[in-house]
Amino acid sequence: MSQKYVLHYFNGRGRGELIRLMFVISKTKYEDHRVEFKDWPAFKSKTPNGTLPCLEIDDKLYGQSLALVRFLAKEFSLYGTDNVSQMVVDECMYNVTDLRKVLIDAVFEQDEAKKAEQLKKIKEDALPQFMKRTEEIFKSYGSGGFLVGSKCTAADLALFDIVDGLDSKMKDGLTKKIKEHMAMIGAIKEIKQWLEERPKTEF
Ligand SMILES: N[C@@H](CCC(=O)N[C@@H](CS)C(=O)NCC(=O)O)C(=O)O
Repeated sequence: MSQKYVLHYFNGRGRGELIRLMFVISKTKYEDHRVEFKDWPAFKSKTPNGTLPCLEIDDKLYGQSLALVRFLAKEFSLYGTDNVSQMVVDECMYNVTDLRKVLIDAVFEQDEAKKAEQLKKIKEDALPQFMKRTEEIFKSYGSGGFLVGSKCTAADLALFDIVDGLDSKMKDGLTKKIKEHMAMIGAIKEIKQWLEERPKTEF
């Protein structure tokens, strides 16, 4: 019997979109429950960790985005095929998580001078470091344009998702390889269709 999945996340991409992309590419049916901010205080107490995303599988709730991504990667064959490849897929996801953290910190910074300084640091330090390691991973572990192995994994979707959310100034500085990867993942039939039809949201 197939499992019933419900993804609970806010009406945005944030930490939820990678999970949506995994459902989309694997053509797995799921309910995309978008929690409105007004409903969040009541919903929060029902979640395992007081945070979103959380995934409901057959009426049971599970939390922590990376645990959910790893679980679905195994379920949908979007993980590496051996232990080392899986470690590298995990590394890519943690690298994306670290980059997401500094981007979120900058976005939520209220002090404009501090915000500008944080964005400058991301452009000059965090993003180049992220791209350098991503390029190394492409070279050492990927083939056919994919990051790890010769088919799409959660690492490719995580890279696609974080780069997709960058503003145009940050995107200008991306390496050729990463730009090509964006185009390749964005052209996958299911992903392309999802990008066209997904709700247009602020974050
Ligand atoms: N480590 C957690 C962090 C989750 C998290 O901070 N989620 C944010 C949204 S992206 C949230 O739920 N914020 C509302 C709150 O903390 O009340 C994960 O990766 O799932």
